[in-house]
Amino acid sequence: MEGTSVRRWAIALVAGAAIGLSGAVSGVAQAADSDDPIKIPIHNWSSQIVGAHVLGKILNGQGFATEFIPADSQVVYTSMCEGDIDVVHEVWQGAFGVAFEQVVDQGCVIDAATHDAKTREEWWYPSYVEEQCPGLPDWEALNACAEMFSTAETAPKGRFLGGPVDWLKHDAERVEGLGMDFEVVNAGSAAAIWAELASAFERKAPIVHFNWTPNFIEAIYDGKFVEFPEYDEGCKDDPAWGPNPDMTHDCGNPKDGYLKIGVWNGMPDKWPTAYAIISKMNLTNLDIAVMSKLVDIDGMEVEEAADKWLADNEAKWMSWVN
Ligand code: TMO
Repeated sequence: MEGTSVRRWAIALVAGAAIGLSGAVSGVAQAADSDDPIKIPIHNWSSQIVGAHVLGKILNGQGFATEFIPADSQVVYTSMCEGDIDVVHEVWQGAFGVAFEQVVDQGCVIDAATHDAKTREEWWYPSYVEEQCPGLPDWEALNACAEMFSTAETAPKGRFLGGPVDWLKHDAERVEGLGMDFEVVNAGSAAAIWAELASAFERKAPIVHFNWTPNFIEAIYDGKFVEFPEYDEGCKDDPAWGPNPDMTHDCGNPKDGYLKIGVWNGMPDKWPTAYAIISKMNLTNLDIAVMSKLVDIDGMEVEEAADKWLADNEAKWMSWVN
């Protein structure tokens, strides 16, 4: 490792001499960085997977080695504390805010940046359901129609089709906290949710499932989020807060949730240049939606989608690198 660092430094000096001062400056900065691969997790939704490859390719272009590691999207925060993962570039407040803020408070993860993207993750239905269940998007109106959403598995209770278990953990507590006649059934994958939505849409059958924005779904299906009691910090840990005095999670998820970047706290020392690049990374709602669309609508392979996004957004990512 030492040897290769010295080699990179030497190459940087030669390159600097050949291309002038600015080349030398960026080359020398990188001499301080480790040659170990930067470990990036791969989760189970498309924008994250494409974005992970976008980040990987940007870092590779600057001479860094990277390694992709399939990872549970909740456990990944403890993995960062243990040094097994170096950067999570899509920290969604609704799904991961609690797990993320806990490790930031512990000091082993750095809250490195907040993207411009504003996020929302919530129960959602296609618009035709409003004709079948008047009063939507209000949650109490939804609850009054619960039976209409039942399946053989949940009857007479309605089924809420949740995401894979590593996404939001608190739907069942919300159902209980708000006294809803629903049962949470977790989908095995994002693709399973989209398949159920497509099938329900075809039949105009009632369905309520987990969804989020930015996502490719909004480009194909008209629909709305269910409106629950407004999110408040107290809702997640103070039982006294909200309509149910005895339980937490008696509220909706944040409507203007953050999308952050978390990094292992050893990163600034081990890879100062890479850390600087990652801290400047900044995605908008459109970036996230496009990354998922390239895969989920256009059917591209992940690598191809990452290359396309990089080609279409060169000025943006170049500003993170410089
Ligand atoms: C974390 N997610 C975007 C699937 O809600």
